[in-house]
Amino acid sequence: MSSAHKNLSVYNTKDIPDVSEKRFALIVAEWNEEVTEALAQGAFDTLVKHGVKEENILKTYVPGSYELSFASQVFAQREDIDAVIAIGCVIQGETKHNDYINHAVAQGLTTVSLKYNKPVIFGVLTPNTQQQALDRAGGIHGNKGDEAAITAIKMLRWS
Ligand code: DLZ
Repeated sequence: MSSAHKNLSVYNTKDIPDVSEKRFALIVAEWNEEVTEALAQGAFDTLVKHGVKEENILKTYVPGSYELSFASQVFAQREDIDAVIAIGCVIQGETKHNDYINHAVAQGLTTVSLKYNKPVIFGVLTPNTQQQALDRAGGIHGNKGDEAAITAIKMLRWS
């Protein structure tokens, strides 16, 4: 099912672990700031809604989505961080830059997650247009930041 047919803010609430003592890194790309700030706010609010203490959410910025992998590694290797949420938005342009960035970030985050045995969540939108991005950043299709946060929480059952 594509996100055009799913509301990203609607999720199954079974098997949600206690995260009241867990610490999260929330890494946000500055490119397409209007979108990534909305995603980050959604992720933050969803973490808090499920019992995460605000002081246990370490929010930080990188210039663009390509830098999310490196920053995720810096946080994933820290013993005081339980999960990493990487937030970005790569909008298709006239060239193939978006393909290269998207694939690099997806691969990079997967590598970091497996290397450090921690959830590292792909909270990156890869739309064709700005409107498609806004539709998924608190718009008609919900907020991918919400989805990223609940995914991080649920994956803590495994670590
Ligand atoms: C260069 C670039 C372009 C063209 N588009 C985006 C984008 O849509 N979203 C995004 O997060 N970052 C973009 N970037 C920046 C790259 O991610 C990266 O920051 C630079 O290539 C420097 O490594």
